Amino acid sequence: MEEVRGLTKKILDYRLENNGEGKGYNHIMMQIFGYMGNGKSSLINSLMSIVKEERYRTLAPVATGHEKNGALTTHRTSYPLTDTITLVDNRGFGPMDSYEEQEIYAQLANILPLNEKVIWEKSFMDTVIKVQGSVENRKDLLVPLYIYSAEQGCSSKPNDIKTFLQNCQKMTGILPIIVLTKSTSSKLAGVCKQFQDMGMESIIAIENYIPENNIRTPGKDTKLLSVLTEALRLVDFRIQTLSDPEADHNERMKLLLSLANEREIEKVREEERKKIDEELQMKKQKKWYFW
Ligand SMILES: Nc1nc2c(ncn2[C@@H]2O[C@H](COP(=O)(O)OP(=O)(O)O)[C@@H](O)[C@H]2O)c(=O)[nH]1
Ligand SMILES: [Mg+2]
Repeated sequence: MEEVRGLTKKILDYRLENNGEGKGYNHIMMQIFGYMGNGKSSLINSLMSIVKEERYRTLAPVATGHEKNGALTTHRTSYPLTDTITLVDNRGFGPMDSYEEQEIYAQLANILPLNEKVIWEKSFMDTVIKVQGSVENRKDLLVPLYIYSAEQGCSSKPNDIKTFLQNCQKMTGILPIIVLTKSTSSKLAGVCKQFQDMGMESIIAIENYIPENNIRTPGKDTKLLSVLTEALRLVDFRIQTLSDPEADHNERMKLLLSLANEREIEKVREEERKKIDEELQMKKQKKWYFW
């Protein structure tokens, strides 16, 4: 119990100002990401209950397995954990297409309004408008937490995940923390290795508290809290090594726009390819007609 108390106190007492004046940052946004149904909302409920010393509640709605396409979190909802730390339950993604990917980067870069429904954006201009409205969020320090269920086993597209995680790092300046949920699965060791091979440094296996099983144990509490202490360790390092937060924000926005631009170019190419295919089809059909 002492260990859990000690970790909780450290998290509750953490202040950015104690760290070189916080370099102008005044808040930490823990950005929680990952595929649908992998345990993002459950992680939030678990951490809120431990740190706030409250009875377990499903503050963030948890999937029961009966909902259409498994998705419950369509809003991007924030949960204030302490005076300094907020947990953000981002919209979970399905098999990622380029639109979804772009929207995830926009969520990650913290340019979308909190507590509103997330609608996947459609164009480059959408991103430009959002970037313009993002000045207020400059004072938030972003920590990416990537949630992946060990039960899923290794991904069939590890390179896509790797590129995504690397972009997360570019967008926030912090290498994502990999949180492996459902860690009693026999696939855990393989999954862990896959993320190590991608170059990830912080990989933490946890077991969430869930509606059917939320009796607290010191083992589960300690692992869950270690996700936050690891995040704070990365925050400290980031603040110590960052020279100019404003320039950093501007760089991030540039990156976001260039990714949106790449996507737009790919869209135009795709449309051109489709048109050429259709014309070829038409020509073939005409040939048959005259035959
Ligand atoms: N056994 C076990 N089940 C979990 C764990 N985390 C989440 N779940 C279950 O997995 C399902 C999806 O969880 P949820 O938090 O809604 O996932 P989200 O879509 O990523 O927010 C729910 O049925 C949870 O009860 C875990 O660590 N262990
Ligand atoms: Mg959820």
